[in-house]
Amino acid sequence: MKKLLKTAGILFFYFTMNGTAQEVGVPLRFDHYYTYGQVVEALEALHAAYPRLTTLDLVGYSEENRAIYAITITNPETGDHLSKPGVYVDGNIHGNEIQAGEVCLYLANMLLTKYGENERITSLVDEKSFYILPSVNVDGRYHFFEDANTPSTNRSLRRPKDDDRDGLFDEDPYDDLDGDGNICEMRKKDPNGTHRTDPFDPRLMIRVQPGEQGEYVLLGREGIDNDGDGSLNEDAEGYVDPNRNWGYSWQPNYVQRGAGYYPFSGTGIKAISEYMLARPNIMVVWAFHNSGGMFLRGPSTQDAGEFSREDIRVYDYIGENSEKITPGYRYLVIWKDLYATYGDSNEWANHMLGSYSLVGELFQSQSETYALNEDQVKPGARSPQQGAEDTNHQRLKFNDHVAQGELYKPWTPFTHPDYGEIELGGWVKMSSRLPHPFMLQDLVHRNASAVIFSAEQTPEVELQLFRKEEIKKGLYKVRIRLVNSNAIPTLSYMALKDNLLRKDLLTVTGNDATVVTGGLLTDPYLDKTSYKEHKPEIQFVHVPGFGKVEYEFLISGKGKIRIDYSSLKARDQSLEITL
Ligand SMILES: [Ca+2]
Ligand SMILES: [Ca+2]
Ligand SMILES: [Ca+2]
Ligand SMILES: [Ca+2]
Ligand SMILES: [Zn+2]
Repeated sequence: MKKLLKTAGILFFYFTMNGTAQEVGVPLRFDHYYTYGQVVEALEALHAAYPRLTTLDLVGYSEENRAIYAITITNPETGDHLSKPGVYVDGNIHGNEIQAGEVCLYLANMLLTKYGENERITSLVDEKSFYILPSVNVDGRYHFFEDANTPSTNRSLRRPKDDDRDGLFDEDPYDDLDGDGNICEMRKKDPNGTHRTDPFDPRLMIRVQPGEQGEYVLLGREGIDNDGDGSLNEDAEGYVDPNRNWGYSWQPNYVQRGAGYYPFSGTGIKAISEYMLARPNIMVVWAFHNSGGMFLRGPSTQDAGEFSREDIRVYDYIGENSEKITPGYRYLVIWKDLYATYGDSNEWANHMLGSYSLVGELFQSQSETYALNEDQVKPGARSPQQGAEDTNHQRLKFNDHVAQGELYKPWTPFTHPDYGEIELGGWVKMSSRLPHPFMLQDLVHRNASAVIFSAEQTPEVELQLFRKEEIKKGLYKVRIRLVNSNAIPTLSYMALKDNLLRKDLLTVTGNDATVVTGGLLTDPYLDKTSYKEHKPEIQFVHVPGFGKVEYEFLISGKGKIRIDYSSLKARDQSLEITL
């Protein structure tokens, strides 16, 4: 390259133009995908543009020693980040699921560029802490862009594994036979083959019916037998699945494929878990993946049992609203509606951090439509091809006429060292699980809006004095109400049940006063209180979502009294009263 630049001025100009077009600046653009290097540049650019509202956190390093960064967004003038409800958002734990990173970058960009302009965004940045980690699997992201791939390869941690137990590690990956940067499909003409071409679109292959003449045999994904063992592509990179390597409900590889040899054997994954544990204020966790258009909640396995009714109510509120924010997406339960996963990040976060966690499966390939709306179809106007106008045909036409052929590689002859004359073709790397960049803006905005919705539901507690009465000389009855007007309680019911974290504290102090007794007011009308026998000046508190709790204190003395509310997940509050 260097040599070219010296000798060919015109080339230099071209690359400069190209480089300028790709340059990362704030506000960030979402008409293209960010390589690993550009993700880092984007975070650095956001931090440089908004140094007061952000910190750039080096979370750790990957297997191949790439830096994993997160950005913290909050207004430090309204309190330290740890003092506010935390919303943690990550993406791209599977290396190929790159648009998850763009959702994270978009969220960060939106929070920062709209701060001071949009009232709701401004109050979120003032009152909450956002921890945004766009690319968990940084090696995977790097290699997804850099190497030839299918839309579904390069998910693993870069930790070599001997998949076929021949003593060699990752010795037979896919091979980009025609050097176009994609791992496509291979097919070979064979009258005894299992498939024939689709009459409506010969690019598509359909399985022959019994008694029908075949036309082609499908030979799998592009590759050769690199190690000459008689199999093709039997040991590609990895596979350690970074989302099966977390230290909660972990199971070995023979139970859970991709688990790795032990929990947190992934260096980056371990660093991220430590980063999260150091932020006990995190109350909402989002992990973005592709694809399918789903918002998933736990439990991840059936044997874990169902969540409590109260926690489900919180998830339902966020999940059902998220469905409406992103039309077509469905809110589902992982083990029941998808499949069981052991050692995933969201259940780890729920059980170790006491968070409410959601997995966002981004993108629906069926949104790549080439069709009339129902109300545009004139009676009798459906073509005889109607039956063939299913998703696959539509997606090919979408490729042809909306994406100008960028998503699908036409079948092309190729001479294969093992198979002889074959054809290569099919969906390319940047297809199928990723929206074409022209649709990216809509995807990142809607999903970032779902995160915003959940952030607005993190607990905010208001302390109210609702009764103060001198019941005897120098003896006061004081009633305090704690109101949470958001959906999320101050601790999850799972965390309460497991005794995972300390409860919120409500403390009463005064120089010239003593708390004689105090406790939870169970019935304000019938004057019923459940008094705490020891240290009544400190109450252990839990404030439900969309709810309130009330406490009564009998205080003897005089002067100023301070009521303090302290919570791991909600902002602290205090109140002063005078007896
Ligand atoms: Ca092997
Ligand atoms: Ca290729
Ligand atoms: Ca082989
Ligand atoms: Ca191979
Ligand atoms: Zn995934």
